Amino acid sequence: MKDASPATPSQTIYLKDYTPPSHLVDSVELVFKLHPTQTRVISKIAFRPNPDAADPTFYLHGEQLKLIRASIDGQDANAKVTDLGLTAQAPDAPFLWEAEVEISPATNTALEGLYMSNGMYCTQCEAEGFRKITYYPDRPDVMAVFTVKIEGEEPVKLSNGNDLGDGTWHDPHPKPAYLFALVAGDLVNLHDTFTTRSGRKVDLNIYVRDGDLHKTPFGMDALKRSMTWDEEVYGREYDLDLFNIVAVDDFNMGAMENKGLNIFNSAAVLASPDTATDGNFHRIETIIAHEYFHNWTGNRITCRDWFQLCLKEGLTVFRDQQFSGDTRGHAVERISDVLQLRARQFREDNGPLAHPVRPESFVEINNFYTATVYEKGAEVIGMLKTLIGDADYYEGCDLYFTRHDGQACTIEDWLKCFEDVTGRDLAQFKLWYSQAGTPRVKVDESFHDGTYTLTFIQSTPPTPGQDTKDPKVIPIAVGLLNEAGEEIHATKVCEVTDEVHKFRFTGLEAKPVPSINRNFSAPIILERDQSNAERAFLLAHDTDPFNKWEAGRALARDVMVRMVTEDATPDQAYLDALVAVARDDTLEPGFKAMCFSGPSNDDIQQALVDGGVTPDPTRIFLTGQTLNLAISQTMQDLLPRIYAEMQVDGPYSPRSEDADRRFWGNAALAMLSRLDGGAQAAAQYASADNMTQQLAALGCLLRAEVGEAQNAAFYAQWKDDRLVIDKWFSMQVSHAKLAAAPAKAAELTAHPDFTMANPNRFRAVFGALAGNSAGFHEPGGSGYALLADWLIKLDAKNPQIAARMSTAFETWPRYDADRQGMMREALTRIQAAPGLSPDLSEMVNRILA
Ligand code: 0A1
Ligand code: ZN
Repeated sequence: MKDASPATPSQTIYLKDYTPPSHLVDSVELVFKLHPTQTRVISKIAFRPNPDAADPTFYLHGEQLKLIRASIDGQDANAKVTDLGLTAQAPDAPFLWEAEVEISPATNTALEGLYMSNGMYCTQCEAEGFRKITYYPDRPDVMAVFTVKIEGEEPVKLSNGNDLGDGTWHDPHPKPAYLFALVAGDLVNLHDTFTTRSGRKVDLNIYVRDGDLHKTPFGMDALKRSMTWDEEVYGREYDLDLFNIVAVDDFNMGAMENKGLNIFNSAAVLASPDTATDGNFHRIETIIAHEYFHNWTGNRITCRDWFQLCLKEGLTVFRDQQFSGDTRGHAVERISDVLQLRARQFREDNGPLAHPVRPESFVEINNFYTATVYEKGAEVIGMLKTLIGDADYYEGCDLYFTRHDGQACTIEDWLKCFEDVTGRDLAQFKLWYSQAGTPRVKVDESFHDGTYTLTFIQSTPPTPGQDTKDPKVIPIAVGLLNEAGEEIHATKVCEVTDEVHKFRFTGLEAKPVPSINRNFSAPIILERDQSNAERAFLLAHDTDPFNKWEAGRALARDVMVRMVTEDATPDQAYLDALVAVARDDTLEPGFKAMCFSGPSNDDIQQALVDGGVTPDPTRIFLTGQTLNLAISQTMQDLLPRIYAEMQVDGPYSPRSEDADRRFWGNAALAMLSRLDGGAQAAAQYASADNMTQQLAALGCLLRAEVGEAQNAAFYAQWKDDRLVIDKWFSMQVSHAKLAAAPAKAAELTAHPDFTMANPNRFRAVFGALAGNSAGFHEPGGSGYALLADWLIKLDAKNPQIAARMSTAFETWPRYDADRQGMMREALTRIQAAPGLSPDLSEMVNRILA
């Protein structure tokens, strides 16, 4: 990274230009004199020249800071200041930098650096927010020990590490500035303790605003379970005597893993049965685990530069998925993870924003906290584990933790540990980090004289800046069944390394039915001529739960595609297969519900695009309604019994046995509501004693367009609970049909509770609009125009969220000329908006390129 001299705004930064920092930091002392608009930050930083520096010029990052004074070893530093940082003449020996700057947290609407949320001071420094707090070498390969003193009226004042009393904190673990955190406010806390397996007693706290304490016990329990899991599975213990979590209402992302002081979006930590759904509880558990796991994968071992982001994120997502699988059941967890991967990452990887898991250039690093870096990054770890086996995987991880503890590392460092443990060359595997695009694997099969041959032919389509791709190592897990549905060949991992790669299975009596890419062992698109009869067979017999579900999904997708493209009627064989699933007592309720949640509008669009057909979101929506009605009618006789059997007695618990019953019961309710005009849903709404049941019922009523009274009652009941009102906003838009969705979103922007200052609220409206395919893409273009208007407005306040939400437009090349034209026009209008941020402008330029 060219980091030695001030960058100009919007400059592209390249991985190949990385150079080591000019100076290293031994210690940092910070004093914060808190004030809403005139906070003073006084810094004392012990620097020493880096012997490995390429350029010795002393340069510190700093943005939106008012410099009051700066000195080097007590002498005026004579700093040359630009909008992005400063340079000064520094001695060629260790020296003390002292500075004082003034910042204004109350007017910081970008929520990066030090800002205020509901009267409380808090920070967000990843990726490059620390430079908005004081002048500093704000790059992850500069690690230092921090001591922090917070001065202010606030009763609770927190920072990283250990509490020395009187607002003073010391973090003994050297860390990069992006892991710095400070919180100050009028907060209350839930306290608990955890004893690590080597006997360290750790104090645990979740700090919240007064009134939210009852929403903290679940998060605390999830934290303790995460701590135990990381000890048991990865042998990783916590390393301080204190672990604090703080809930913040205005927060750009889900949460942040600051050392010893995790800061959470309140939506990602606060939950009570009456205000949070089963889905919320699950998400909270995952995020708590994710942030906690970062303590080793991210904090103790961090990234050398931001191109290596997947080093911490892909690995930590993989770890949180493992944890969730152990907690919730591996089949349902894997299916949800793949659903998410396909919905977000495949969409990204097959459009103009496609980029490698380790990108090679960026303008604004915040734009690279993507599904590719996170979710595909996790898939890459999963493939590594599949290829080398569990024992070598954990041995390689142990080596990584011991060899690199306290360092800022690269993907090369990570892979080398596994090469050393296995003696295997991972050069070809590394292509997963550098080549963008979702690989296509075509499958041919033949059977002669008892030998069944599978031929895999791999290719990866061109992506921006990468026209051609080399063959990758793809672990494809395969099992074989006979025609009676018995497993005749246990799962074998076929390591596909060549463009065309054959695998033989010998000694078979008859041509088997293959189950390919079991457990979704590789993040690829399989291209195989498969009959619906075979899919129905696998749905009935496959022993691999993922592929069993996948077969049903492929069947559903095919049925929808035929209905959309050929005006076909709902396929009876598919409807019968669903009835068989519903009747099968050996299947778990959660799995059944997964089989009934049909492909999304976006899924069908992707399938059509793959088949060379231009998707029409309106038609897909209307077809989905027809199919859903047919499914409900076919299931009619079974529904009352399923619904009754899935009711959970006793007090609400988010545990997965109960949540899965509600999931399947509410799937039955949704079907019933298509037939009974919402009668059962109205009854459920009236009697619901938890948010899962209340919200599911409201959704059914809104879909049936009979829920006006309940909708108003819901708002009245929850108007003082921000997180529930976010759900209410979102429901209004996601259940509005076609052009009514943008109209509803526009109407909601005038609602007194709508505000751009809160990312959750903005997302509740506009995230729901982008997620309502038929609404966002209504043929008049009102969805596009509305989102463009609001992204321009939001950009002036919070560029990071505006940039993230612009991905709603990334699919523009898929559509017909009219839609393409309108989407491009919306994007061009954003591009031309005066004063556009580098964040949003980079995104729009890439989407349009
Ligand atoms: N590292 C956090 C996510 C995060 C990333 C960037 C942020 O601001 C730009 C904030 C949070 C995680 O993976 O949980
Ligand atoms: Zn993370």
